[in-house]
Amino acid sequence: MAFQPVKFYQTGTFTVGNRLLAPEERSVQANMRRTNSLNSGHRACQGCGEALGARYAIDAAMEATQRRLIAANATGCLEVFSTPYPETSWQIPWIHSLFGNAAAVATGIAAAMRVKGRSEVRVIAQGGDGGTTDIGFGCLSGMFERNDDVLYVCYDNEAYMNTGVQRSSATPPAARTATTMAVGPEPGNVFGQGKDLPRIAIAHGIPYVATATVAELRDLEAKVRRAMQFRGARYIHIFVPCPLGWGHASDQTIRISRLAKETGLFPVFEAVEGEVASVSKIRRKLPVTEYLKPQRRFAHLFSPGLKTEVIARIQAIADRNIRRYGLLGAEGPQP
Ligand SMILES: Cc1ncc(C[n+]2csc(CCOP(=O)(O)OP(=O)(O)O)c2C)c(N)n1
Ligand code: SF4
Repeated sequence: MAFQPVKFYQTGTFTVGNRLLAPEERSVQANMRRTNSLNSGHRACQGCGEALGARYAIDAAMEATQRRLIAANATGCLEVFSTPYPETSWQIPWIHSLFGNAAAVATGIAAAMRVKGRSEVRVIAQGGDGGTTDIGFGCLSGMFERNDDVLYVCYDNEAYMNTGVQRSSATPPAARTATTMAVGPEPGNVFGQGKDLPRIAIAHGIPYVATATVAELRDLEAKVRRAMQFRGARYIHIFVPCPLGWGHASDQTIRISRLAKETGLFPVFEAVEGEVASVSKIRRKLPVTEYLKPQRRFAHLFSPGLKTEVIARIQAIADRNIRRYGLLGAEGPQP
């Protein structure tokens, strides 16, 4: 009988393939002694990418620090669905900050730990894209510039979800929100505005910057672990679909994350000391329509009538990312 190797694709769970990997290659979530930092019982919507990303990120950070971790959390969905006072789903020392000052609060905690001679206790700040790219941006930039010993994690769901889907400076062009144009020749968010925060973080020259999606959770864990090997300011930007705000089915969160990467709209990479150090290549380049169609926030691009010009502009953004980061083929990044 011909020999045929059996492929185990599922290497991220405890049930099948993970047990086939060497222990050091297994995912944190596959370990029965994981911390469950964000425990069950919270009130996130079904299919919430932010809840998934936070669980993986914080459990990975807990493992990397031997459970010596404190988190400061900006106001936003992550804070509100996890901690309706007096209850909480957090199983770690966790501090609620204001909407705009999570980076500053985390900096203060790190300084206090240093003064107490407890530098082994590490600090994370976390928030949504509104708390990060808009109101908290000054505190974050200061944290980067001082190179404070904090890992900042941004969960990017591309709008202010907690307060009802308002536009943020991370909302993509043409996306409809509660505060973008509902009617007219070009409804949705305008082109040419917004902030590319991973690139802004790189421009600060901090030790470590990475992007990740909830479609590749092992990659996300690996980046959190890597971030914890550095001292100084670090930044991880995680793409987290929001079924409620984006108008997609709750079982499509992972697929939409994967499409964001495979179209080139969300480049996945790492940067060290201001230089792009590695990129996750696109396996099969897909047109942006594959990503846009399942989301109601882009429905006006397809009905009534196909908005070919707008779609072409979005495709051009994806193509620029592909060129800029060398996401296809053998060539390296060209930031
Ligand atoms: C100074 C201030 N302005 C406004 C608010 C109200 N507020 C709380 S959370 C939030 C939006 C959070 O959006 P984002 O940071 O993107 O996180 P998400 O809910 O999307 O995860 C707003 C406007 C506030 N708490 N403080
Ligand atoms: S509104 Fe969006 S980000 Fe907030 S809990 Fe629901 S799915 Fe998650």
